[in-house]
Amino acid sequence: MLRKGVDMNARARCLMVALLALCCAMSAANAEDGYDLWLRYRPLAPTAQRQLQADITGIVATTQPSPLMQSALAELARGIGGLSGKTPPRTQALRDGSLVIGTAASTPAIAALQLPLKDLGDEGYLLRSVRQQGRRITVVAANSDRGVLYGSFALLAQLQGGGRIDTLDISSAPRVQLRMLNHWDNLDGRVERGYAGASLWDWWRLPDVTDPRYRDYARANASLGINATVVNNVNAVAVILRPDYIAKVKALADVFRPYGIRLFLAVRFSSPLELGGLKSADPLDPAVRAWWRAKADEIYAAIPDFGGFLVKANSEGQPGPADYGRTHADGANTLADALRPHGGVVLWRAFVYSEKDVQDRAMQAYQQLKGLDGKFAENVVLQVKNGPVDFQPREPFHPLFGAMPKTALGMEFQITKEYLGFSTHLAYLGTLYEEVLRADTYSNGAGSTVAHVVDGSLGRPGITAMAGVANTGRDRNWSGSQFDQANWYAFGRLAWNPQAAARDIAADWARLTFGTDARLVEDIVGIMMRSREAVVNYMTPLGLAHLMATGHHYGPGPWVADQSRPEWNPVYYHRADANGIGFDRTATGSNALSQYAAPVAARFADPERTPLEYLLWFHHVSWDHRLSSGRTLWEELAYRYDSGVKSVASMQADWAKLAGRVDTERHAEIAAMLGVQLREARWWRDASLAYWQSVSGRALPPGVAAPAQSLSYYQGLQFPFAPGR
Ligand code: BDP
Repeated sequence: MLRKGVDMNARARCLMVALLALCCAMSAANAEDGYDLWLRYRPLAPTAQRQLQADITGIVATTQPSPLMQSALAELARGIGGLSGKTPPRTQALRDGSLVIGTAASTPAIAALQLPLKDLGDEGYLLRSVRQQGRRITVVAANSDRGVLYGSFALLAQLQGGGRIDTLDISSAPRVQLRMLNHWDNLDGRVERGYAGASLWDWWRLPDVTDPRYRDYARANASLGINATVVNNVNAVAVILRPDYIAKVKALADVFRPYGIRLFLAVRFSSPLELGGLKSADPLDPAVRAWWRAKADEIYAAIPDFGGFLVKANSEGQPGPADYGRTHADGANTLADALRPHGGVVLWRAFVYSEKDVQDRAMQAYQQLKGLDGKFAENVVLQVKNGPVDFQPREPFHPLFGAMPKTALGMEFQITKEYLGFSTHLAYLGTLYEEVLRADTYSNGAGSTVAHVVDGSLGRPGITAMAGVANTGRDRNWSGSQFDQANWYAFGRLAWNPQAAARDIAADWARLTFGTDARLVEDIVGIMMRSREAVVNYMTPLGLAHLMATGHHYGPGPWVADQSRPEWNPVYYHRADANGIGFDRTATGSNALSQYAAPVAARFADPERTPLEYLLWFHHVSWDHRLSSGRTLWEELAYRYDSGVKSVASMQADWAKLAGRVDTERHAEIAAMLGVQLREARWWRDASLAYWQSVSGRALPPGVAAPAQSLSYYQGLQFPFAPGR
């Protein structure tokens, strides 16, 4: 009896331990910490699993897959295995439910189908369900293995999103050639304007140790069609071009290559001086030109598919051709000559402004670069920030997009939220990107949108490019917050197709990230779509800009007036006084409007026709001026700050309602961050209103609550350890 009792206890204990282990394993498998991004591949519901197992019974592909094809096959195995619970075997013979992937050249079954692949170019793909000799098969076809890789990711997105594949017929090709991330990562592991932890790249341990995460980074990019990455900061150091660092860079390039990603470097213009021991970095000096050629040869010997250089020159203290009396074109073309024999490209940044120039900062890039139209080599892209100042929550489009018809113009967006509350504030940037891309430059008549400029469809020569300043870091969730992943995702989708709609992209992201329940997706999209406008309203409403505190750019600092350079002071941008507020950029002011095409300039020249969103960007308006909203400017300003805070409160309430419909881990993390955002939105509102009141001398309109603290309280706040500096 006793023995039996002991046995029973032991058995019960074993069972308990086994159950506990099973629970742990299950919760680990279901743990949602965000690491998997939009590539989660969680098991489908049992009926959907059975359906998928029947839909895809095996994978047919070439027997000698290239590295790109191997990546595609590995992803399909992982994705379909995860979703259906069964990894489909590789087979040779076609059967019912075969998934056939490849190009016409590599895969006879695809050649036999004579699919319409002609217009897909080098990177596009076609997904189709077909019947062949009575069998039901699914095809991922392309003209290149890279296209097959992109198509495989697209198929997996369909499956993950709950889409059936029996009537599949989707084709897609990118409209922009270079779809790239720009990492502002320093070699010491810190990320300039990075809010997701340390740099992904462990330069110290490279090239010997390559973190498996590098591969997951490449997978995530490939899933969006991102095909290029600049791994170091635009504020570059010459050391990156030293042989030991080239070896480290090569190790990264080797990981990225099987995912179709070409690696680029940001280079310091004075590297020939600092690294080569030359007396000058004058781009027209033959010794300097020879140095860059030899350096390019050295890099290409290690990395045959190296992409090229990104350069920030003569801006914010960086060296450049102007140091030698040369133009930006002289500088860019010298580097372009060195890269040309290898097929490399120079991305020359248009973010240039000078401490010596007294002109409106918003005008300086156009002023310096417009005259160089047609002077850049054909392997140079001028990389232009979306707005004329600097990644503000809202700016009008950069006037250069409507100028320089003989120059390749690439777009530079910021994915990391330097000016929109870092990673703790929820701000979906798809709407910001969309707003800029859809703006009409009128450069070739009505309909010449920024998107058409960027995708080359207006007939401009040269390479097309879109870059996003990355928001990735070593945080487990990559971007510092769950919702910031959506900004990486949206950037990638818009780089592939600049005409895509921010709302559709948000819905796709939400479906892949949180699940396929249509109501859940709709609720999440609802929060995302109003989030950026909320930030605009509680930080910089009505076309105001650059009101962030000095240095870290986090909290409000509209009162800052003590910086050495005028354009580093918020007061420079808002120009508020007892009479009114705003920067007059019409003919009576800086006349920045003259840099836009006539129809754009005419619209913005008239304060009555200027949308309220841009009013104070272009006009200095009296506090008592009555607006189209029926309110005076002063009332409208107060109203907008209030509405920004209210939007965040409603975002928070809507998120709270999703408890139980989103996994607890991510729900709690996001709820906590929305709490931070609400507190800080109030802070922005209160500090700003306290300051505007001190300038305008006006009482707050009825119904608008007084700031919680005095102006001097807000002015005294210090943040010496804010991240990203
Ligand atoms: C500004 C950032 C600064 C960057 C600069 C740039 O504050 O850290 O170096 O842009 O784009 O917005 O070069």
